[in-house]
Amino acid sequence: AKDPVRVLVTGAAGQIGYALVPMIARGIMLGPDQPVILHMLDIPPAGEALNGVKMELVDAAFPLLKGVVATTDVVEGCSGVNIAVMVGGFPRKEGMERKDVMTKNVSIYKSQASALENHAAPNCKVLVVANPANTNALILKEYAPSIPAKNITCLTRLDHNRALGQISERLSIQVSDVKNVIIWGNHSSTQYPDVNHATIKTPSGEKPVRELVQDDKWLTSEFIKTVQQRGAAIIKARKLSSALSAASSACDHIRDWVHGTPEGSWVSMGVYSDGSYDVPPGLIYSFPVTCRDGEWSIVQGLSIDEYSRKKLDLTAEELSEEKALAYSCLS
Ligand code: NAX
Repeated sequence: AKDPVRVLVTGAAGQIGYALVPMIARGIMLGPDQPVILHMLDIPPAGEALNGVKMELVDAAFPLLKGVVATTDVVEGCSGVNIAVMVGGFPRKEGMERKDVMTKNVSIYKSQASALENHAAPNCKVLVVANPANTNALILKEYAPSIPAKNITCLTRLDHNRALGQISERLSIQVSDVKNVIIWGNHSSTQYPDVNHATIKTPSGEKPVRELVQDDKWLTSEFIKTVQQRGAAIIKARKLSSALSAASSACDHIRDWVHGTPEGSWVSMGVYSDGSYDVPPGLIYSFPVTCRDGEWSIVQGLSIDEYSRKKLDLTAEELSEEKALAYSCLS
């Protein structure tokens, strides 16, 4: 039997955490033959709720779940973890300035970075979900210099999956027949959902999405807006932000990273920019990636038309501004 993998979920008493931990315990993230030990971290005001979640995990009698650590101590939470899913953060509340929210998150990600650097297992893979996800991941990277940059990522897979979902709804086809959309840039409303390279499986082979949709106006306006603003639409409908879809996408992100992407298809991940596609190096930016042997690599050589170029630059600019704001909060 395989040794258990230790998976940390921060903010585990929150709504994404509540959807995510049972998925991990059922093998949805790491596979049906991979035992796991869950580490759940939250802050003291949520300590009692966190213990409640632990009780439910015991009650669910998951065969793959070999242990649960529920703690409000960041060092205990991070100790020995192989995978860290960072969902905990400080949400923007009504009337709060962007800078105030950033200050709170910068200080959280700075201290959690140190805890991971000093106590996580070597080669720990990190996925940041909490917003501002790209910039929180960047702070984590800066304050955990011994964790390789390639091990620190942020979640844009939910946006990627939303784009697949919109195309499948539009064409009334199976979502599993759509592939190779791209989310470029920030996990925010400036992200650029790009279908220029996306294809659909048909009985007569793979066809470009553009050819089947046959409505450029929809693709360049409504589709993009719907994906960019889907989070807000969910809040409006549910009076709560996306949780099950975020949790499921976080599992997709880690699963593909660890087990690899299928031949001929890519996914979107927020990763440390190396300057590919003229995106400024030193940002955590969402790119199309393939994964193999536990490592991602940015898909190279895709053509970028003029319209897309502007969109890629716009979301990069926003990330550079966020980075500057984050640094100004560090002092
Ligand atoms: P909740 O407010 O339900 O849960 C957050 C949890 O984090 C709470 O239990 C809180 O006590 C805990 N927490 C706060 N500070 C902490 C710290 N320093 N250490 C550990 N835990 C801490 O929010 P939820 O709906 O679960 O969303 C979590 C985060 O995901 C938010 O930042 C949200 O904006 C972000 N999202 C990111 C998405 C993405 O695609 N990247 C999509 C979904 C989601 O909006």
